[in-house]
Amino acid sequence: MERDDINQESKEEFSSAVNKQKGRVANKLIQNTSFISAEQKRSWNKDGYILLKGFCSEKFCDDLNQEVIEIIHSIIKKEDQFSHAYAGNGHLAIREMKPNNNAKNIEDEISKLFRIHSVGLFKDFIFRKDLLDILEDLIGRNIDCFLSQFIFKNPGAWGQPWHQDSSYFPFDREPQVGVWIATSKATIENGCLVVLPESHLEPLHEHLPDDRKNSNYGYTEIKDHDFSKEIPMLLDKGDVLIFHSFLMHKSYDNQSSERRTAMVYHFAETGTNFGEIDSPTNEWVSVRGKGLVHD
Ligand SMILES: O=C(O)CCC(=O)C(=O)O
Repeated sequence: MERDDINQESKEEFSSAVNKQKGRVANKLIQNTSFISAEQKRSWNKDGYILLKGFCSEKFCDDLNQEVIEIIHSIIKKEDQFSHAYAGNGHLAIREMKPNNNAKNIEDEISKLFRIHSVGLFKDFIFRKDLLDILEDLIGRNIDCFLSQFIFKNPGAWGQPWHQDSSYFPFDREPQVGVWIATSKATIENGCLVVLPESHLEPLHEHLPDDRKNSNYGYTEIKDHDFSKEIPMLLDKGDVLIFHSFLMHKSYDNQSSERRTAMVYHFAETGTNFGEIDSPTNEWVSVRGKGLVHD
């Protein structure tokens, strides 16, 4: 498939599927908590996120950054034909639509690697007790991890436009919870995440196709909202942002010469119904509670 084959028409088809769920609401505030602090509860209910400074060590982040490159090299070989997506060993790698003229290795051209929460350090993280305690207060006692993606955000890559993650999750309940680990420092220049506090109390908005030339397939954009109160999340390596799946967020373009990296997971209540056809990027793994064989 050539770059231009993923055209406006297929982007519009994707965003029309997303918009079937427009208007859904998830403004359920959490009440009874056992593990999180009063300040974390306030931040979740009022702003839609909780920031955990230094939750992961720098060494852990370096090891994740290394492990992800090993996975990429194991599924994409030099002799492979050009493709926008590569699947192997249960993982799915997506190439940036925007060409990187300075690319030396395949990882310099990859935007995301999906489905990695069943292996190695990526798996270890989702069973961390201190993480699951927080998630239990937000989701309940029975928790699945259903989505994982490592985001490369190489120099020159576009940021992802304003969106609500729930637009990608046509499920029977909400919210889902995103866990975004800064595996490199995240700055304004290198494309940090940007959030709109309190927007998790909004219904699901219309998501239109991202119109920028060479924007990545699957990028959609909310245009019918005031984003003037946006807050850039300037994070150090190892900081973790936990956020509500209705929270509006985006990321800036990477205008620096360094790669900005992040590991992102999504968690949901065990038993969440995803309808007849699940997304090929999803893989439901029980991490706490009744779904676990070895709890
Ligand atoms: O890390 C980024 O650049 C964007 C991530 C994002 O928007 C998401 O995880 O939903």
